[in-house]
Amino acid sequence: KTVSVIGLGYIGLPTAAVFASRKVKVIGVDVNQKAVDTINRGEIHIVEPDLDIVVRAAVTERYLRATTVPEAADAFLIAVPTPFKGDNHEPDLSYIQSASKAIAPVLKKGDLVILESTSPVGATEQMSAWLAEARTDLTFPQTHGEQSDIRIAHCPERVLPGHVLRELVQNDRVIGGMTPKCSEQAAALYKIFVEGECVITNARTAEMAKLTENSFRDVNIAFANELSIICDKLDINVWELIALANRHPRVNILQPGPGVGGHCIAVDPWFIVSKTPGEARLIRTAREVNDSKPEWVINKVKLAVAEYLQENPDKTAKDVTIACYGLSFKPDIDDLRESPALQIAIDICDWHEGIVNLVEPNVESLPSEFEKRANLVSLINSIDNSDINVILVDHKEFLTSVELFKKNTYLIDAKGIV
Ligand code: SAJ
Repeated sequence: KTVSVIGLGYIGLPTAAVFASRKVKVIGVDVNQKAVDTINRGEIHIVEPDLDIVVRAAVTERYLRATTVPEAADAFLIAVPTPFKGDNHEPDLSYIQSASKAIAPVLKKGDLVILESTSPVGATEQMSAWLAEARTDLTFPQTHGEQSDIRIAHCPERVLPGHVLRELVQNDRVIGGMTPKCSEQAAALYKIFVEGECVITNARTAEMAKLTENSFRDVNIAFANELSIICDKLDINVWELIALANRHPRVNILQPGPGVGGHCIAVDPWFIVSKTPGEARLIRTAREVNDSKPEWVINKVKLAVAEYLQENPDKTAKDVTIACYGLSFKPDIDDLRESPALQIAIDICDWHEGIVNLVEPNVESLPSEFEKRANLVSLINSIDNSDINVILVDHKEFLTSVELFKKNTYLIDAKGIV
């Protein structure tokens, strides 16, 4: 049996590598020639602990090979991005459509096609229609029901970046077949490496389950973020408050922060809102609360600068040095994409006339957005030489430096580490 993984990104590549580590022949397909070449050299183009070791072994032992053109296989796993378009947050399924078109010519009777990408409800049915449309080997393509000659299922990924290799194997897996036979065949495939349970449902429920998991987290973080804004107004320490409330046996509040980042939690809830705008009121509001948090932090920084200038009348804004600690979207990773911390740092660079120091222990250079408008400096160099210190991410390096931060009069601590 051969498995083909379409899309070799944060989910597709680890999945391909794990199948290959179980001695399954894997053909990885990606439109990015550079990524394909990197993988074929036994190297990786993304950051994920231990992934390099597994990919190198898989390629050396010839179980994994990458290409830009799909080839025949027995199972196809589609793990392409599903972003949203524009300001109205409508899901963009064009990558799924292209992947369907690309594999249609190599599909044969009995093949299994699994959609792993996080998708709005109905996307698997849509994919099945696109496959039928694009297939040229059938006069009357039958893609629905048990009569279909191929099997289609939605099996959403649920792994946490930074722990992908462990969670791929250990997490339970939701298997949503278009029919019971589709589910059965998909479950048998995942059982090759999944040690968790493969729980069977239908495609629509599987789609909604994945969106529900991330919306649950988003709503709960929004609750914490709203509390932080309320507590600030009422002069209450929100971190102490949450710790106290969490002592109740049935209360478990998450942590506030500068906003919600990453490519999943800040995106997936919109897939529910766009399908049912009238009903998804809480889910929409949670998104809005979390999306507005960076602005709130920025206003705190502006207030601190004003206060500093009032207390130091001999200085002007040009003389004030602001330092931001952390740019990534969560602690101890180097991923800056969709990061509220990065958004805040860029905004500060836009309006601040003085020096901006950025401390991000997980990167070696600053992204192009900063173009010489800020300096990447070490924690030690920054803390003694900056007037306003803004903690945006709870990286381990910062947690062990709490005493240093304590000396600072003008401190904005969005993660409550001090
Ligand atoms: N965050 C807070 N407060 C918290 C927890 C998180 O502000 O108490 C923020 C983080 O700083 C970050 C954002 O939320 O900016 C998201 O981080 P995360 O660690 O909650 O989640 P992700 O985006 O890395 O991964 C999530 C996971 N989903 C759930 O935990 C329900 C993961 O299991 C999914 O596979 C992944 O989304 C995905 O791919 O959908």
